[in-house]
Amino acid sequence: MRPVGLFVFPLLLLAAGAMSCHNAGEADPGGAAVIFDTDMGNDVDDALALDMLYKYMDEGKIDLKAIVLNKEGLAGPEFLDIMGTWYGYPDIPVGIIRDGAGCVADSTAYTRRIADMKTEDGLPLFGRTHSGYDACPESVDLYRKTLSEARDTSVVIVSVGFLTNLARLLGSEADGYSDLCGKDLVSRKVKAVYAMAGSVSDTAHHEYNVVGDILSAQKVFAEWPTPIIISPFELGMQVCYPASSIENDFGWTGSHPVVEAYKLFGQMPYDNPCWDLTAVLAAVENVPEYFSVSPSGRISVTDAGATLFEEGGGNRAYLFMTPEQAAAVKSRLISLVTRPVGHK
Ligand SMILES: [Ca+2]
Repeated sequence: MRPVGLFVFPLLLLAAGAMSCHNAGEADPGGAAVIFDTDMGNDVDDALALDMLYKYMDEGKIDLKAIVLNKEGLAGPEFLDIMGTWYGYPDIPVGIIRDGAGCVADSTAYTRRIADMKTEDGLPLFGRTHSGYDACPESVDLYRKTLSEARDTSVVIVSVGFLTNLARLLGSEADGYSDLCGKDLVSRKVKAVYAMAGSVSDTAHHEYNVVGDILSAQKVFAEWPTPIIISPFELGMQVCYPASSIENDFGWTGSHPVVEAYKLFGQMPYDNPCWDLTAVLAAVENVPEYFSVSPSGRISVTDAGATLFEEGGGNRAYLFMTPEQAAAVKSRLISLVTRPVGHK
């Protein structure tokens, strides 16, 4: 990997790194607009990443406009309802995907099991606000609605799963929400995408979020008009969330959906890599203390699912970390995730 070099700080500003910075430091009222695109259910890092977004909401740093699923099934939206209800943000719109490539119909890793948890009295352990999850809008429709209502060049997308929704958005036609086709709507409204995707240092590693829908990944990296900054597989591997924190740092509350999900997802004690958490952290707090950013360039995806970075001629970049940065990131992630929720 290349050293940091002098390109880092211009890229941070031009590629919408620091979300507090637009128009020479003017802050977005209510926080910067974010859309979270997740395959919630097959790894617990999505749940931890969403916890972080709610904490940033508590701080007023972001305005989480929508959560869109890129994984099929109804356990996902039900789990998102449980999360939103628990954290005090029950009305953030949720989109679901139908006919998603590479998706399984449901998840038994933790989303369904959290939804099925009961109290000693046989009541649901976690509350819900909504029902009838199959009536949620299609993710692409929610993207188009949300983007059409946003200020120009204001929306940051955090993508931590398959790239199916983003590819469909690019290919979408004008509709009742906007006269713009998908690519033009993205070009006008989206500031940048932060994506947990790919592997840069090991091109023989075909990363899960890419191989789950290779055609969509190829389309997005080739055609997406605004910057994409990836948090590659190897970066998430550098920081693991400690089981000791899950076991010891949540005495401030009773049943906690993310803590319970973590305990269900793997055999405790285990330290889970922070793939999706680093993408969220970079989208909101992309500072040199935490991350280094490659020079800008192009990313292509092979038919087998390898991600190839080529410097120059594009607006793609990847994140990397020194051991010192990884230690700082780990400390920051633990402090955010363990921080009590405002209303608890
Ligand atoms: Ca994920």
